[in-house]
Amino acid sequence: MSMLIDWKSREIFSSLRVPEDSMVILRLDGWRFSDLALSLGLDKPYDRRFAETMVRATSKLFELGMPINLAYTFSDEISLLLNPPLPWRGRVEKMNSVIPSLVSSFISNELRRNDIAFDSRVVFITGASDAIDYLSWRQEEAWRNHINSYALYALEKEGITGKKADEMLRGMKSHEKHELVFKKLGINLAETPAWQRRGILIRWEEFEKKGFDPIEGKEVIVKRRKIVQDWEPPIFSSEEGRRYLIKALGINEKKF
Ligand SMILES: Nc1nc2c(ncn2[C@@H]2O[C@H](COP(=O)(O)OP(=O)(O)O)[C@@H](O)[C@H]2O)c(=O)[nH]1
Ligand SMILES: [Mg+2]
Repeated sequence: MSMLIDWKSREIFSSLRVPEDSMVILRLDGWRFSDLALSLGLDKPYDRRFAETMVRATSKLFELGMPINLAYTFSDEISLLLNPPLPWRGRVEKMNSVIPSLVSSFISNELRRNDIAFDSRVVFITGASDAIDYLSWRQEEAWRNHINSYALYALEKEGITGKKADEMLRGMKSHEKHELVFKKLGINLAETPAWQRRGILIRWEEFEKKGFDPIEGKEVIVKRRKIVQDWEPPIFSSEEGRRYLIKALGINEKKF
């Protein structure tokens, strides 16, 4: 009998929480998705149907009632902006396990694979301005990823792969990668589909709907919200991008 220890007290991380009245970002990243992309034979460097799967998995979290204000995805990562009051009263272990499990489960089902996993981390933010800054940072990463993915693909067409290709890329400046892609693939990296360059944003949108008030016995306009996918978001660090994000964030403004 091993009842000498109070085992509950050994769950030493269970009390780790973010104050539940704060906003928080959760970033999920696919586990070994380079291998997965290969074995699934995903289109290179970008697979539209895979991106759609990522977007559907993200939308599912909104539909399940997670308090998500907006989400941003590119490649195999998803950032979720969670609103207060945080689920599980902000418990880090819960947020970092249940949410990536839901995404994994959904994608696993869609791709008919049983080896899908996502890691998850909490990013602490102090308000809407941090959220905009964070999203700009991820969008810059999406842009770098876009240049590198196309450049790798161009090298692969030349028969250069693996470590050798990585090494060559590391030694190249951004404009050299652009030139390589243009020369080898005939693609201008400023003219690829916007979602590949800027990522995809999933958010709420308010709309007005005619309803009927049975007590007053008349038609009324009611506000509803729906989930929308933005495959052509603006550049978040631009003035237009800032305005766009502030508006998207504002739908749940009362909660900040
Ligand atoms: N072919 C293809 N691969 C993709 C696509 N989206 C993501 N990937 C792969 O997923 C990887 C994600 O990067 P990272 O998280 O660093 O790699 P991981 O550690 O293997 O998950 C990329 O390097 C690509 O290999 C896509 O649309 N098409
Ligand atoms: Mg990954």
